[in-house]
Amino acid sequence: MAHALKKLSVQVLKNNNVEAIGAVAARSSHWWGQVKMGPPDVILGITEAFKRDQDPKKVNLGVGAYRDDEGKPFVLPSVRKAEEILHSRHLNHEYAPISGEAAYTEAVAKLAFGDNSPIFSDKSYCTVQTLSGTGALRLGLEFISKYYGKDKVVYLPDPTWGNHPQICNQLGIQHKKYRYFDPKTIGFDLQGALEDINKIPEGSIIMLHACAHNPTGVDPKQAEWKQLSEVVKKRKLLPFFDMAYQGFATGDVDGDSFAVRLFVSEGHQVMLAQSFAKNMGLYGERAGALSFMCGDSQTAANMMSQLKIQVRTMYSNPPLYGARIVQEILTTPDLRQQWLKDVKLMADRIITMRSELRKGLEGAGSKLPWQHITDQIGMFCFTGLKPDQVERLAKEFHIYLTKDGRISVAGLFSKNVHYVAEAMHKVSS
Ligand code: PGU
Repeated sequence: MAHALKKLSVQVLKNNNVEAIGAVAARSSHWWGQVKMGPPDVILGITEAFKRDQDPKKVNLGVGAYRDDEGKPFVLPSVRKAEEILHSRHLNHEYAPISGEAAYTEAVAKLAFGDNSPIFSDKSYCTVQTLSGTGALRLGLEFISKYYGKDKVVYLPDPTWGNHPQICNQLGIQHKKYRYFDPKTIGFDLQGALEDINKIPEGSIIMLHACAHNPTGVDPKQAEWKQLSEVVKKRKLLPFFDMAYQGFATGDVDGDSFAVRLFVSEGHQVMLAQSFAKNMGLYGERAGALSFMCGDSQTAANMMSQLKIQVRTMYSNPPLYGARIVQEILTTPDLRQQWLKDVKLMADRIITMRSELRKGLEGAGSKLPWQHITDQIGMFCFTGLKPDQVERLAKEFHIYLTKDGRISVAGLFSKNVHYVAEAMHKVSS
């Protein structure tokens, strides 16, 4: 007994010593001293600043996350119902297949490309589940860099979602811009886009927002998409669509996939990143997908095998919970009907907030033109506010938005929209 006690105390002493030595070593930063402090994220960093603000009037118009008319996070009724059904099944928690459940990937591809697309009979496409939209973009761009090295350039709309260039930077992929937004008309710069795309070297990649462009809220019209498709084809570019807002532009999920379906029907070998963060409110569940038009079924099978190797070495296989909800909703007719209503409800509330904000600004006596607030579509409004005005909104009014003047209209609700309108008028007059 005494011997055992002695042995134990020697052990404790040894452990303490080990810890003490460890602490000294950690302070010397031998391995990581060269790591510099990085900047906070331009969008998610705003949520951090908002959370630190203690003022009861504070408003978060930074992140694109839908809120109900009480300003609360919204769990869609269709999602609640799907959760109940899944819960009642007492499912297990085994690993998902590397590329996600086949029923999930088929359902999400059909949602994007349309049930009747010939790609489903000739199997000339492949789809893998990804960690939401960001994971799809990352996997897709990595696939490009794996097969084409670093010499391919990705052309991004100017402006675009800040994570597009960041993902390219992380992968060492070059990126350039093509004109998209015209600050003079506060609309889509069709001529500028066509001119720039016409000069893109053949064989490059072009990133396109499928609908509800972030951050401008400005989309090409259907006839303009046709012109874009022609020039993209002429330059032999690879179109990579980012569809993070299907349903948010018009409230109609089929209408919002017009551009994607047009490009597929015109023979483009489209790549597509899909996200269910916004249109199902599954932000934290990370349900998304990456699809490729592969040309034929053999190429599709080859590509799928390589994508699986890529996934396997990154995160092995995707999370189940969000994907199960998406699959349940898309494949159960009455749940799907409910979901389409839910999407419409969110899109309509955003439209109402757009007109309330505009009315509020005009009612406050602003002489500036604000029509673009109601002209733009989707979750965001590109207000035209300058960085110093954005800073004043945060400092003086506790209203947070991105430095480029983008507001997430979904963060407005009946009780704060007039306060925001007054504040916007004060900083812009
Ligand atoms: N693509 C675009 C154009 C987006 O706006 C977003 C989200 C994504 C992809 C990716 O969304 P996932 O959540 O990975 O599916 N943008 C929002 C959310 C915050 C952020 O930056 O991630 C935004 O506020 O811009």
